[in-house]
Amino acid sequence: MLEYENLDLEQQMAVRVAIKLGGGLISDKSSMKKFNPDAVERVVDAIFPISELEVSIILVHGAGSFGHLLAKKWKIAEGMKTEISKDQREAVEEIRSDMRELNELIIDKFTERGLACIGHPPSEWAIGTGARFMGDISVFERAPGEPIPVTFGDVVETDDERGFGILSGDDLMFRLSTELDVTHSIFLIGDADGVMSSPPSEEGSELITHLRSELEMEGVHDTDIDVTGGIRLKIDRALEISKEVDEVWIIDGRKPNRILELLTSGQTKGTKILRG
Ligand code: IP8
Repeated sequence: MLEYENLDLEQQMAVRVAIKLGGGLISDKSSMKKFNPDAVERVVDAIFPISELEVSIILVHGAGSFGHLLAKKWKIAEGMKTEISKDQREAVEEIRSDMRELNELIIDKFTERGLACIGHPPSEWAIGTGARFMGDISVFERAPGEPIPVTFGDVVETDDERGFGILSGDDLMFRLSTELDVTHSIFLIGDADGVMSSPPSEEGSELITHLRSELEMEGVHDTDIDVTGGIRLKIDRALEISKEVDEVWIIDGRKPNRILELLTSGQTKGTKILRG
């Protein structure tokens, strides 16, 4: 049994954790706008005791079937296409509205448990896609006990000929983790204990407990290709984050108590991403 007191005070003061709830965890990715309330409730239950520690929390979530299905249909990641620009623009607005709906569903789960959160839709404050998108992230720098800031993968405007594009939650994790003195950057996925040697359903698929470089990504499980790149984008960004942050992990969001285990003991089951 873990004791939160295991974190000594000095350690507690300094802890800032960025957690991404993967789209495949919080929704059924194959079924349009199918929210997974049970998975989110389990995450909320696991985050509640963490929020009572002197820990600053930043939350990011993916899009799942609230974003990827329409984005794929309308080729949103490729930017504006003149032949279908009007319909695409409508799709952009629809995806943004669906993403806000998902964000509200998630925030409601936290509120029900007494945890205040504030949503920050990227379409309101971010420009450009990829790890070096532009936008002021200082609102995410909150003290322990303040409302938890929440953001998510979204369709954002770009300052180039594309007009718009998709900013992934993994890119948000990169900037938030590397620019805000984050101590732990944690990606919760919905289908495995961490990065697996082959698709989790395959016999002989094994958990990769430590991942150090892209070379080791050869053959990793890749069942989750979506418009922003699935597990590979996550690993790619996690590797970049590990250059600045010591504790970067990809873990099973279906067993979110592992977050607390990691914070209190320094270890848990999952894939630790190491500086290459
Ligand atoms: O699921 C994608 O964000 P991600 C955002 O974090 C959209 O990669 C709108 C598809």
